[in-house]
Amino acid sequence: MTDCLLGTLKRVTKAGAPAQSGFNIIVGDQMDNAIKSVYETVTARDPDQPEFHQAVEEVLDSLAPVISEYPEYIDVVQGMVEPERVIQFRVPWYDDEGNLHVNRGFRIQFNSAIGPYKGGLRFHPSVNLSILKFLGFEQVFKNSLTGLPMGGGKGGSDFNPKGKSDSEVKRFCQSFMSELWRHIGANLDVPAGDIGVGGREIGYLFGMYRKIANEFTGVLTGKGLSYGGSLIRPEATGYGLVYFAREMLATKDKSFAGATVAISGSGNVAQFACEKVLDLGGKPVTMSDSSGYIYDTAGIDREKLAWVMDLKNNRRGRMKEYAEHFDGVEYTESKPEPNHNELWSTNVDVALPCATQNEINAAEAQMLVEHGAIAVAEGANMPCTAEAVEVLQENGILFAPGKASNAGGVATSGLEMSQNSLRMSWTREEVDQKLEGIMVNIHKNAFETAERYGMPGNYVAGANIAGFLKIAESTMSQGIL
Ligand code: NDP
Ligand code: 2IT
Repeated sequence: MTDCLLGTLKRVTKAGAPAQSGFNIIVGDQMDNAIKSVYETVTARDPDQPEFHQAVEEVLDSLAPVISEYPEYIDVVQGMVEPERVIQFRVPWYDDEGNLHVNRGFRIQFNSAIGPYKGGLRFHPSVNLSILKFLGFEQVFKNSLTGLPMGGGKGGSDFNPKGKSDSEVKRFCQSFMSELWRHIGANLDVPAGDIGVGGREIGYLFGMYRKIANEFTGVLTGKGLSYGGSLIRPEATGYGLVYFAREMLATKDKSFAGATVAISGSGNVAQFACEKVLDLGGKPVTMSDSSGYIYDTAGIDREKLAWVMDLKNNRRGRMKEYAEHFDGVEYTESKPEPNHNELWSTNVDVALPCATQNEINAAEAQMLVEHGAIAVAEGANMPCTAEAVEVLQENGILFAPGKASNAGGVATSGLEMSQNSLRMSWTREEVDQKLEGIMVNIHKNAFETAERYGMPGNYVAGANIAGFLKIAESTMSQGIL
């Protein structure tokens, strides 16, 4: 048990509910102990899963007032921290020189209380059960927040697509799907992309599924437009992030117009976050990859962004080349410490971390505070450590947790599923309008829920509680299974 979880319980017990919230907080020792015991069971069962512990702790930290209101929901919490099913399998494949490689494949089917399992596949050497369980757990709440009928799941492999030829990636994807196919289905579990899995990989995966299963269904999302994909799905996470951040800024009468913006990453989420920031009149000044970051004081304009998209999506190059290609750009290599660099020490109004988990620690959050940031919205999943979030919130910085602010990707995957079921496709404008509506709703829901539970402005608590309530109601109605 860490100080953070205990801290909130104490705060809730001490402060109680504000008079206007209309319910009584009855957190006592018994309730504290019940929540703590859930956390202790999780850490004792899987002591080697720190990222999963981090994600669980953050949610439990928010739930005390809900459990006080509905004590019976503690049973739901106890069940929710254990995935419904964990699948692990062998993925053998041959490289171009004829050497055999054996990777690990996974699918975590976390929770199907409100719909089929839904969530991305990540191909990255760091993938393990801890990372995928944290991502699957987050996905359950995120999908609930979208308002669409999707349960939560996540999967992937420790395969590293970097430096592999197209044929190697294809052989890997085919081998991966030759096992995964029996565990997924349009009404059962619908994977999509995540780090290292984009349009190319989804194409190879879908082709193999179609061949083995002998059916053409919407079993994956993020598909190409020619075979059942949705317009705006590639843009959706980045666009949705900026729609959410726009709503959050508006609560303080601020906007993206004229705002300087730090973005990390240069993949799918980062690219389209950058595009939408430009649409709203902001000035993005940084982007990164795992080797380092660029700082372009003149701003990353549309022409430069198109160059980055070509670099990353077609030529599969490194951000260092940006600094070599454009004048007046600083390039700084990453710190030896994984995931970290000095990117967060630039003078910006808004920070959008869009690379990976735990890329902003407490010291980096402090740098953002000192450099005048007014808002941080997570495009990646859990890019801020618990301590970083505390620093941001204590300093009055608007903070949006990924499960709310990056939900646009999966929401548009949900729209892709609907179009596949209807056997039709909506226009770009129709999908973008629905995406924007969903993001505005998620913001409103998280904002109002935080207020109702006596934590105004705390989007972490608001998102966790709002996401949880829907799952809890469904789980109770169906009998706890
Ligand atoms: P991509 O693979 O397209 O891009 C990932 C980017 O992050 C690359 O620039 C990559 O650099 C960088 N990166 C990855 N791992 C690390 C690391 N360990 N340290 C430093 N940089 C790293 O992935 P996405 O853009 O799709 O995903 C980015 C984040 O957004 C992830 O957290 C993902 O879970 C989350 N997300 C994605 C959604 C989607 O729809 N795609 C939806 C919601 C959230 P390099 O090339 O050097 O590895
Ligand atoms: O983290 C995420 O929400 C994703 N990678 C997208 C999942 C999806 O099913 O579209």
